[in-house]
Amino acid sequence: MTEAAFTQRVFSGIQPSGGLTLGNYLGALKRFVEMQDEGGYETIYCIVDMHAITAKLLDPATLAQNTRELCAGFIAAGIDPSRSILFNQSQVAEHAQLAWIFNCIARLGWMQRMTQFKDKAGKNAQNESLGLFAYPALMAADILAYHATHVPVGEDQKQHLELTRDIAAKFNNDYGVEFFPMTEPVIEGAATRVMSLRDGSKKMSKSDPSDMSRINLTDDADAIAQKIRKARTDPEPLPSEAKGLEERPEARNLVNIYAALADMSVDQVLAEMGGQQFSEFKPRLADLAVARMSPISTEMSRLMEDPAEIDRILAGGAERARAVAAPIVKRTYEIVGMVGS
Ligand code: AQP
Repeated sequence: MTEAAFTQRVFSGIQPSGGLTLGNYLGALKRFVEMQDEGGYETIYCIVDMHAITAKLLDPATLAQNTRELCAGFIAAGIDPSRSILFNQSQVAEHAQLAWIFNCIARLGWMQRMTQFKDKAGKNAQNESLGLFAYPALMAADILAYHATHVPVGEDQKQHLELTRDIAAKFNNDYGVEFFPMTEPVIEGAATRVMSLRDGSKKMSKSDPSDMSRINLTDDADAIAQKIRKARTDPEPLPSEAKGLEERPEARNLVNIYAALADMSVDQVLAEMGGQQFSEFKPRLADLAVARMSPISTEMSRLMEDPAEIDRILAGGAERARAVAAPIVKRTYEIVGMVGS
C-alpha cells in the first residue's frame, strides 16, 4: 500500500505537569501560534495529560487545574480553537491504542538511549515508572495518530522526534507499507533551548525545585523583574557579536531570551546593546518580558473564571481530534492483523 502525499499537518503538545514557563512559551507555544497563523497547515495542539503523570503522580485536583490552566494559556497566547484543534490527550483513546502497538515496535535499546529519561531518572532509574521509560513511544503515537508531518518543539525534544521517525520507519518496513510519514521536527527561533536563570547549563523547566530558576507565564511584573535581576551572569559587558557569547552560557541565555521576545536576531540585539553592563541590560529585558507576557497572563486569568467553557472547548477539540485519529488507528490495527468489526 503506498500512501500518496500526506496532508501538511502540525501536531504538538505540552504536559500539564506544572504551569507554563518562558521556556515552553518561546520554545514551543509561540511557534504553535505562528504556524497556526501562517496557514498552509492543519494545526492540532494537545495538552498531554497522560504524559504528565509519568514522572510522578500528581494530586488529581492539581492535574485537572493544570490542564485547564494550560488550555487557558494556549488560548491567551493566540491559539484559536476554531482554527486549530485544541484538546487534552486522555479524551482521545486512540493515543493509548496506538502507543501499545508502538511499544511493540520500539526496541528497549532505543529507549535506553533517551537522554530525557536518563536526566529525569538520574541514579534512581529502577524506581521510576514504566510510563516514564515508555514515554517516547506514547509521544510517537501522539504524533503519528494524526499522520502529522511537522512538529514544532524545543531543542530538548529533538531526540524524541528522531525516535518517532525510527518507529514510523520500522513499522512501515516490518509490515511492508508506507503508512506513517517521516515527521519533520520544527526547531526554530532564537530561544529553542531556554536555560535556567540560576544555572546556564540546565534547561529552564516547570519541575525545577527552584522557582527562581524560571519565569512562569503567571508571574507578575515584580516577580519577573526580581528573577531577571537575580539571574546568574558574569562580570563582563555584553559583546557586540554573537561569537563573543560562545563561552558565556548565562549571558547567551539572556540575550537569546531578549531576541526571541523582541522578534529580533541575536546579532541585531548585540548590534544595539553590545557594550552594555548587565545592570543596564537586565531592566530592559525585564520590561520587555513584562510587556510580552502580562497580556497573556491577564487573559489566562480571565479565561480561568469560566472553567466550564474551557471544558467545552477541550471536549469539542477532542471530538474533532478523534475524527482524524480514529481512521488512522483503525487502519493501523488492520495492518497489524487485529480482527475488528
Ligand atoms: N527550556 C526550554 N526551552 C525551550 N523549549 C522548551 N520546552 C520545554 N522546556 C523548554 C518545550 O516545551 C514543549 C513542552 O514541553 P513539555 O511540557 O512536554 O515537557 P518538557 O520538555 O519536559 O518541559 P518541562 O518544562 O521541562 O517540563 P517538566 O519539568 O515537567 O519535564 C516542548 O516542545 C519542549 O521542547
